[in-house]
This record gives sequence, C-alpha cells and structure tokens, in this order.
Amino acid sequence: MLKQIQEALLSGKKDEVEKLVDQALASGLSAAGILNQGLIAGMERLGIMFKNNEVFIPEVLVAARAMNAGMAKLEPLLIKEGIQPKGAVVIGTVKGDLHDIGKNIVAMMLKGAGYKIIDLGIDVSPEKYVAAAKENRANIVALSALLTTTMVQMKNVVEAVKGAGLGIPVIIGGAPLTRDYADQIKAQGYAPDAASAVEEVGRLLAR
Ligand code: B1M
Repeated sequence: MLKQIQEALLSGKKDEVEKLVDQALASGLSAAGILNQGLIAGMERLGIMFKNNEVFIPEVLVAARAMNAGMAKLEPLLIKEGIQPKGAVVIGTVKGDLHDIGKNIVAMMLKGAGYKIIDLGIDVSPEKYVAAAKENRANIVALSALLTTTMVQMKNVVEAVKGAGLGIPVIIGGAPLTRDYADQIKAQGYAPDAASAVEEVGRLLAR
C-alpha cells in the first residue's frame, strides 16, 4: 500500500493519494510510517527523477499538490504521535523579487523531506526573515532570487541573520545564483535546484 501511495504521488493523483492514506490508516499503519515510507519516499523518488530530467516542473507541482493533500490527513495524527519535524526552514523570495514558482517547488520538496516550512512568500525584507526565524526558532533561512537586480539583497539577509546573533545557516538559490556568489556573500549553502536544496539543507543541519 505504501508503494501504491508513492506511485499515486508520482502521478500527481491527489484524490488517489488521499484515498490510499485513509486506507493505510484504517489498516493500522502509523501516520509516521505512511509519511516516511509513502509520501516522503515518493517525493525522494520524484527529486531524483527531476534531477535526471525524467520529470519536469508541471509534474513536480501536481505531485507536490498530492503530497500536501496526503500531509493534511496525516498532520493532526503526527502531532498526536509526537513526531518532530527534521528542522524548521524559513523560506522566501528576497526583497523586490516577485518570482515564486521555483521557491515554491523548493519549499514543497523540503516539506516532502520532513521539514517544517515557514513560507514568507515574495518580496521579503531582511527584517522579516530575521523576525520569522526568531519567532519559529528556525534552523535555517532559505533565500530565492531570480533577478540579477535582486540577488544582491541576499547579502543583506546574510548580514541581518548574523547581526541578530541567530547562529543559523543561510542557503541561497535561484537561476542567477552560483556557489561562488554564495561564498562571496558568506551564505553557508547554495543549491542549483530543488532536489539539491534538500540535500544541501540536510548537509548544513548535520554539521
Ligand atoms: Co520574470 N524574469 N520578470 N517573471 N521570469 C526571468 C527570471 C528572466 C530570466 C526572463 C528573461 O528576461 N529571460 C528575467 C531576469 C533577467 C535577469 O535578471 N537576469 C526576468 C525579468 C527581467 C522580469 C521582469 C523584470 C520583467 C519586467 O517586468 N520587465 C519582472 C520582474 C518582477 C519582479 O520580480 N520584481 C518579471 C516578472 C515575471 C512574472 C511575474 C511575469 C513571472 C513570475 C511569476 C511567478 O513566479 N509567480 C515571471 C516568470 C515566470 C519568469 C520566467 C519566464 C520563468 C521563471 C520560473 O518560474 N522558472 C523567467 C525566465 C526563465 O527562467 N526561463 C523570468 C521556473 C522555476 C521552476 O525555475 O525559478 O529558476 P527557477 O527555480 C529553480 C532553481 O532556480 C532553483 O530551484 C528551482 C527548481 O529547480 N531555486 C532554488 C530557486 N530558488 C531556490 C532557492 C534555493 C535553492 C534552489 O535555496 C533556498
């Protein structure tokens, strides 16, 4: 049944995922088991396929929608079971930038990998990232930018996070970004795509 959940997720069949999650719960499987071996395992497979250009953005978006539908069923039970997320990620598109498709995919993949996501949306000021990171005791701040004119905002966020003494890493990404630029502005993490972002967040939080 867990394999069936993965397959339904990969095909983006939201109603099917919901139905199978209900069936799995009724058959006595734990919410954590369904999450880890069904939904997250499915998203991991999708991440690999996305990286290998076997699926593209539309497939990722419908799969993520199916994932969210399954998650909505499991969330109250997970809280009851006392399952802790792997960490809290504050994510947003930087100030002046309205592009959010890539950021949303990164957020969905991280959610799929078991992180709590605090999504601040678009046009996010450095102060807002810092306030949200403090309020949610975030483990990492994730920045997206699509414009060469807005990527320069990332340096301000890195400095604001450091200045606030939060002691947490910042990961950046978006089409115009590079690892060199991350090094230049002293951001601890960089990822070129959503699947790599999941790996990079895992690497940064394991340090
Ligand atoms: Co805009 N736009 N846009 N646009 N737009 C680009 C980015 C552009 C390259 C188009 C072009 O000229 N060829 C160009 C930027 C040029 C530059 O700066 N070098 C551009 C421009 C100029 C503009 C405007 C200035 C146009 C104008 O008004 N004159 C304007 C700016 C508005 C603003 O932000 N202030 C503008 C507006 C818009 C729309 C609103 C119309 C729309 C955005 C809608 C939305 O996002 N809700 C839009 C779109 C759709 C695009 C293109 C066509 C597509 C972007 C996209 O969604 N890609 C884009 C051209 C292109 O890329 N082909 C373009 C798909 C998405 C999945 O990829 O976002 O790269 P991406 O995300 C990837 C990775 O980058 C990475 O993972 C994602 C998944 O693999 N990633 C991360 C992203 N964030 C990450 C964070 C991470 C890690 C990885 O860690 C935290």
